[in-house]
Formats: sequence, C-alpha cells, structure tokens
Amino acid sequence: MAVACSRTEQVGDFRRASVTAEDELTATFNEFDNDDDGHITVEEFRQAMSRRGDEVTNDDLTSIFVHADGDGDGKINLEEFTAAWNG
Ligand SMILES: [Ca+2]
Ligand SMILES: [Ca+2]
Repeated sequence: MAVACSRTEQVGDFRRASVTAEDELTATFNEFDNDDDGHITVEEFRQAMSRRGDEVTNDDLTSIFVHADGDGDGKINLEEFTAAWNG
C-alpha cells in the first residue's frame, strides 16, 4: 500500500492545476471524457494528459486507475474523478 501511495503522488502532477470548483472539475472531466459517454477510459486519460503536455507511462496509468477507480470497472466516472482529484 505504501508503494501504491508514493507512486500515486509521483504521478499526481495533473492535480496541480488550480481546479477546485465543482463546475471546473466537471469541465475537466468532460475534457478527459473524449467520447462523452460519462466514463474516462485508460486510453482517454492518456490522450488527455498528452494534450496537456504530460506523457504518462502505462505504469502511471495503472497506478492512477487503481487509485481512482473506486468500483473497479476499469473506467472513471465523474464521482470517482472528483474523489480522486480531491485526494
Ligand atoms: Ca469516454
Ligand atoms: Ca469506475
């Protein structure tokens, strides 16, 4: 667990953006959710981070999704995204 936590902090740079308001978070979620199906997939997340100029490795993505995917369906919905973003 300690390894997972430190790993998440390492890859947590995307949280640096000063997005705190719920509507801004929703806008960010929609930016990540490329096909607007209400879920962010690993591939959508990778592409969104790339658009922001942050390349993430598969290991990083796995760590982020393990951390953020509360119900374990392999995708991140707005509720999970909000919870993960707020740490
Ligand atoms: Ca999607
Ligand atoms: Ca999920």
